[in-house]
Amino acid sequence: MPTIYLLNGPNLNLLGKRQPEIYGSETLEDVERLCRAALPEGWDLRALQSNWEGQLIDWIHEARDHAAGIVINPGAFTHTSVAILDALNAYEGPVIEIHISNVHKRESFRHHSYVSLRADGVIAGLGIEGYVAGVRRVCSTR
Ligand code: DHK
Repeated sequence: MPTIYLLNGPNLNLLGKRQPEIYGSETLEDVERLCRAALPEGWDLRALQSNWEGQLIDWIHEARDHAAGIVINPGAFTHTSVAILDALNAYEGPVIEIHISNVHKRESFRHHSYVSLRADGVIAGLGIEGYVAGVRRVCSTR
């Protein structure tokens, strides 16, 4: 069964509680529920969150053999992590990068993304709808 890896990075476990004026009031459970509802028949989702860079890298490695695509919000690692970029470069399927907020409207340090050097699509500023769009895109590109 084709499986999408939905990966969320640091602080996204607090979605719905932290800075709701920026990230909204919906939770990561809401994100997973909406993404599952968007899956075509016969697809599966593996939804994972970690505050640890190495854990995210291990899951990206796991995705090499198990994922039909990766939808990833790397949180602040977007702007700092060459290691996550390298891991994604070792993955061959579609990669969609998600940001809940419009990072380009925010501090300048959020304007650069290492992950965008690999991502096939980048979605920013659509709130949690961006994850659903990312999942739909992976399904339609297979
Ligand atoms: C989430 C974060 O935690 C920030 O570090 C990024 C991103 C933006 C988001 O909009 O989802 O800069």
